[in-house]
Amino acid sequence: MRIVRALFVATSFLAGPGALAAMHMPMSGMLMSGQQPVRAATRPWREARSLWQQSMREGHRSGAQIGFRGRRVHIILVANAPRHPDMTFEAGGLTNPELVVTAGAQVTVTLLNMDKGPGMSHGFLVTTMPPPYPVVIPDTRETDIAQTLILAPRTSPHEQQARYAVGRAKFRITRPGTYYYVCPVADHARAFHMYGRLIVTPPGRHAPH
Ligand SMILES: [Cu+2]
Repeated sequence: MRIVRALFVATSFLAGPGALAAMHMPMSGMLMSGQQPVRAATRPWREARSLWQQSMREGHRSGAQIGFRGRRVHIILVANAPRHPDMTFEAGGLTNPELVVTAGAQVTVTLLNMDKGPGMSHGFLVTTMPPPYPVVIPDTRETDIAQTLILAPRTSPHEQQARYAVGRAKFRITRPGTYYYVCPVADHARAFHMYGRLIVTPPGRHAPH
């Protein structure tokens, strides 16, 4: 029996079928190699900054946790936001926060990659697989719930001149429990702990805050 009902959306922006295929290319296991980052959907600095600022304010923050209430929620995650540790996700001003949503909620995640430098691609994958993670996260129907494309780093080290890759994933998890979100780029989850927990609470019970 499927424990989740998920809608896999590669991106709601501009990427074509080639970009989707890139997610499923075999990976070599070498750090940050083997995957073809896509730059199909990029935003200029002012839009990236706006998303980043929204991400800082969103949800109901409590300790290392951010709760998102409601039947439809939008979570903005930033990979390598300014002034956060390297190789991490940020939301609500937290690093790799525990995200809390309600069972049955339609969740949209927007990932913005603000990282710079060759190979600094990042992605977002929701999975039932707990840590510790291998170098390459296996791509299986049993564990995968939703994912974004792998997003290339920003196009320039100059913050205001760069364009920033944005990806989106949508999912709906009906069974309460503990799930995980991870960066599927080779070795980011294993070596850099680029992941966090996704807590799905029973309907009718508010996310803790
Ligand atoms: Cu990453």
